[in-house]
Amino acid sequence: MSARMPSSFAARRFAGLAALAAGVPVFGGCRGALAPAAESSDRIAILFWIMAGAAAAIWIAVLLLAAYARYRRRPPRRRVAMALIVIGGAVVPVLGTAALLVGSLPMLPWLHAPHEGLQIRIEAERWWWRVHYRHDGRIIESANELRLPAGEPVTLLLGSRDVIHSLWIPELAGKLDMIPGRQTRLLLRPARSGRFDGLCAEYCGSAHAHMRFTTVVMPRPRFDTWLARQATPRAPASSDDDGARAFLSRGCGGCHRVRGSAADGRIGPDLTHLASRSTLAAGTLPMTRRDLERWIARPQHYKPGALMPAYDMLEPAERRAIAAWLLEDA
Ligand code: HEC
Ligand SMILES: [Cu+2]
Repeated sequence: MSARMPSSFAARRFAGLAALAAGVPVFGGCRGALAPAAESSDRIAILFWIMAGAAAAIWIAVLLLAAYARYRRRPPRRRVAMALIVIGGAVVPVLGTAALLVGSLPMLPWLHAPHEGLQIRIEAERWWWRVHYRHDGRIIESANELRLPAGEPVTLLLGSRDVIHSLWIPELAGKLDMIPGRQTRLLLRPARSGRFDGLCAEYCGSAHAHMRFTTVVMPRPRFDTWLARQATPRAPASSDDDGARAFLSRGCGGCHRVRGSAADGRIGPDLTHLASRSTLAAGTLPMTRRDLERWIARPQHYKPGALMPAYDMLEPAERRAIAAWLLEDA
């Protein structure tokens, strides 16, 4: 009994590893990419299925050939063997890959043609996303959430302020690098409304895994209403608002901007209408008052490496007042 244990254990482990190897790419990373919700990701998904189909056909053919070689009694004649090698080893791969190349090339012009329509600029920073919309000739800044109108072509102008990042919204488009000093363009046309997860797909340092964002695709009229609201400054705080006062006196305003207040920092995310976003710190915490208080006290505890100083020396009541003030304006 005990002598057999290791082999069955090894077999089980092997089965587990094999299941992992087969399952992870299909059900993990690609789940979003294979449920496309935009024209560009549609094409990528189709290409994936064609490639996967071709690979499966080749795999089965090779297995059949291997089985045939194993069980046939006499060795094949030289000329037959030679023909097999030339056809199977050269002609079929060359024709197959050429066909796949010819089939995929027509997708490139669509992905790279200039689109008119909405342009949104996204700057990646360690480890969050600065988002710029245009509204009435002005730039409206937001962060960590992207909103798009459904059914319209959009150009995302991508850049980075520090290291190379990569923007990936699996359900909407392929990934694209964000390179310091350069602008890359990602074209997409979301087909339907919904929420789609996005993430940084290029290792960029300690908080890379916490560099996520949400894309909200909504009907055009609702998008317009949302953008017009984002463009407004927040209502001025009355002079006796503890939260507003603490936000300024504790130096938050040196890094953060809240339009409509004296806070005009540009180092961290713009916090105007913070409550309209669904998460805090690029997908790290949900947007609730409790979580905001926790974030202010110990950012590195929730997001190791985050480039915001901890404010655990403040009285809890002061953090609560700041959080309440930030969230009262959606
Ligand atoms: C030295 C600059 C700096 C100071 C000072 C600072 N922050 Fe930050 N803050 C940042 C940076 C950088 C981030 C982005 C962190 C990340 O997500 O990786 C951030 C993120 C945030 C977020 C999350 C924003 C979002 O879009 O999800 C909130 C809220 C916030 N800070 C509030 C505050 C408050 C309140 C104070 C004062 C008590 C403060 N910050 C002081 C730099 C600063
Ligand atoms: Cu990154």
